[in-house]
Amino acid sequence: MIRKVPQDFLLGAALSAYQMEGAAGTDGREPSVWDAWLARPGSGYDGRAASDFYHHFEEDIAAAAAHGLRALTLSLSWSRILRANGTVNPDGLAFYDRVIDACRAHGVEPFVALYHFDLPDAYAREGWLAPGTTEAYLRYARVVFQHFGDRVRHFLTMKDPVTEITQGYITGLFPPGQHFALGRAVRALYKMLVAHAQAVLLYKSLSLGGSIGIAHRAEGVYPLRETKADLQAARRDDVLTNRMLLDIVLAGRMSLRTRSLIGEILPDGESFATNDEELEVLGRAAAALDFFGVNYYASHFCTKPTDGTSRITHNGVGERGTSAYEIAGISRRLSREDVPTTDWDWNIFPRGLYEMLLRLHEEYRAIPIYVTETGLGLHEHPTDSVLEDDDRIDYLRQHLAAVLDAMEDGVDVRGLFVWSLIDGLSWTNGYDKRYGLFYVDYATGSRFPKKSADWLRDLAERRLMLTLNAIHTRTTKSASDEN
Ligand code: BGP
Repeated sequence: MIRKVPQDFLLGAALSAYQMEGAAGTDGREPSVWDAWLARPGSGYDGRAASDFYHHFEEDIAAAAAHGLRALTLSLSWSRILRANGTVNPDGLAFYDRVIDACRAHGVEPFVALYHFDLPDAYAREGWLAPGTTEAYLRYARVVFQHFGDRVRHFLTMKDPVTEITQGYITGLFPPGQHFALGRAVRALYKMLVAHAQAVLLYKSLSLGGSIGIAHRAEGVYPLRETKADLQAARRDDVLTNRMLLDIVLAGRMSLRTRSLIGEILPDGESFATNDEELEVLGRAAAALDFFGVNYYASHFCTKPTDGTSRITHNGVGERGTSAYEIAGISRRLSREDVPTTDWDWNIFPRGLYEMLLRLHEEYRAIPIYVTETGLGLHEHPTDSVLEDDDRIDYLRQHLAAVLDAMEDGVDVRGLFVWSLIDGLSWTNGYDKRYGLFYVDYATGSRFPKKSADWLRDLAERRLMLTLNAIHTRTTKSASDEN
């Protein structure tokens, strides 16, 4: 079947500061929590040089434009812009001025995220729970809005807070490296979402005329089998994976059901407090939000945990079948035999994206949606500057088809950004898991387009793509169907 991508549907790609910029000690940038985290003995890689976007941004943005991409999502580095002593680093602002000017010169719309996992180093021990994070974030947000607000029409307050929180407080794979601290995870996520809401209201109070959103990694959460126990596991997994954030960000309040599910996953004796002032801010910010970003890579199939022990085995090297994920009292995630997986054990399940888009549409207020990240990580070894990444093309085609299906069914999706424009650092996997449309040779800094970049250029020009199958046959119940 031939599908048509609407002419006004934005095709773009995504980048993040820490994963691509490098230049970690240049022009007054101060350390972020990731610098110390990846400097621990045995980590095996770090972000000091990354893809050196800092010195290659002109070339990378020009290449994106030449391949038909009309938009880029990029994050700014807080520690390049605001120093620990509270003063502004003009060289940090000047770098992003050059990046944004290059986007504009090439007709590429910048979607600027204030924040993507890289807290300043002062918060290394406690992460977002450290005192003063929200105040510092809002100071930083004000600097960014006031400086770039005349040229940037789309801001994101933050990207992917749920991943940051689950990896930081549950799996221990991100700083601050805590394990199975469910109560802290819930409180830290809530704190981040209140900060997000305050940033939305701050932006609106400045009347800059652009729009503001947030990106959430919206992974589908399904029961592995249609049993009561698996449905319960999926519901409990979903409340932290999606439901708490969606309620707060899109509805401005947590439903009673959401609160009761949070109660089910909190450890005995731990509670979760909110106050009226915060709730008022959340409500106003949800009503003022201009768009919602969906990052989608995979979904999860949940079953009942085996016993009272939590276990995480991280497959950080791409050896298929080596991962385990089980949180006592919540869920055990398993793969499904009929669903293919990547070398890193991420299932490839475009229907999860379709169903997530429908869930947002059916359960929350209508708001424009962008798929702010989707893509496939691969081991890649080019020969003579040629890389035939057909698996990535297939992945992108299937996920774009899922988006088009959702649009046909009434969901207002405005665009899709491929993760990522260029290869970069994968937070917990290093440099061997590549996502780029453009290959980066880390030894020389040179880049070249992969076959997927050429495929995307043809798609952008002709707006036609071949889809293999209709995605949206519903055969599986998701956690949200149950409520
Ligand atoms: C998202 C992050 C991205 C990117 C992506 C791929 O959650 O927002 O920054 O890293 O995941 O993940 P990974 O690099 O772990 O494969």
